[in-house]
Amino acid sequence: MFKRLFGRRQDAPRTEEEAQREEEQVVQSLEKSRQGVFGRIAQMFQTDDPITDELWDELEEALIQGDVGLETTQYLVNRTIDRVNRYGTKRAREARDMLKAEMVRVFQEQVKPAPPTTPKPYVVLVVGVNGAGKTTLIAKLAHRYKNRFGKRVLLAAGDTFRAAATEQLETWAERAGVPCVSLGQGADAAAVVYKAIDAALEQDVDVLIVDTAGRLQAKYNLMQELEKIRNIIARKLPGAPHEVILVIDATTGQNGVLQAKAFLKSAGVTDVAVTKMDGTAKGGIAFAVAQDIQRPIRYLGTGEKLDDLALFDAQAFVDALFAEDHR
Ligand SMILES: Nc1nc2c(ncn2[C@@H]2O[C@H](COP(=O)(O)OP(=O)(O)O)[C@@H](O)[C@H]2O)c(=O)[nH]1
Ligand SMILES: [Mg+2]
Repeated sequence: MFKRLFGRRQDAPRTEEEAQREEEQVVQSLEKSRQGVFGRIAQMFQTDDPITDELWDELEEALIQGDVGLETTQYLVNRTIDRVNRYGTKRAREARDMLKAEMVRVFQEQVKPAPPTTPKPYVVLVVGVNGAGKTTLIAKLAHRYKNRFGKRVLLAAGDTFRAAATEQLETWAERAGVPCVSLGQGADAAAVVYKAIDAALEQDVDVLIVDTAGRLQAKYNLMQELEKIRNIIARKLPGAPHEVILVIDATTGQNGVLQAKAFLKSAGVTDVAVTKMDGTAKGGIAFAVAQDIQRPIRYLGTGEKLDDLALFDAQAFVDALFAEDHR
């Protein structure tokens, strides 16, 4: 069901081969997590030992250590215990799939069906704090839309605040082989977006992806700027932006999730991308993100290259955390 719902999105379907390659990337990006607490959890549920209270205590401790977050951890542990009691399960090994099923559920609770028709241009707004991986994600998405789905892609350099941010996007655009609308550093971000929409309409663009600033300091009001950008997009293209992706850096842990929450209201976030999965041993952060942000995780960043992007699949993710032949 999970895959089918995503299947109606712009960037689907994946071929069997593509899905497999992405799953392999996810498995690789979770190597550190498996070497850490998730490998330990997998081991705890690999034995024929009887299920004891200590097992649950250990699981709780490990999940918290793995950045799952207190609330989500308790939710997961309690629901697994409920299942175990309901089925009269006695051995740790037999509880393993119950734990995994509850883990998968944490993600699936957020999935909502996408609209059946594809508007044009399809506008994707990308938001998140500085350094989260917005610009890199945009490059990966551009590459993906263009090369995998043959879409005409245009980028908009809406992070006009940070020095070199527009050049960085232009460099990535070149690498991905897509055009980019930029007015340089210091320009009005809303003006960039305005110009980009005109260009998209003129050039028959399928997908317009908009980069934004991520500076969270006072004085400069980022949230106001994001609202303004949203309004301009909506005024020029009713129904747009069609996707607002909140980018969260997996290596920033619970604090990163907390910071990301600031974007929910003003940016109208519809989806989440979790980046740098390859850079942390605490892949459990994905569970905390799903529960705290209350939006579906769409993408996982699995590295720094154009190809290092996987469509998020809850079952594949949980399987990868437990992957035995990779431990
Ligand atoms: N290892 C790894 N690094 C990433 C990933 N995504 C982004 N980065 C790195 O994170 C840093 C910040 O990325 P950038 O896209 O500039 O963040 P922005 O400020 O949100 O636009 C860069 O050095 C990227 O190469 C990822 O999935 N894995
Ligand atoms: Mg950037």
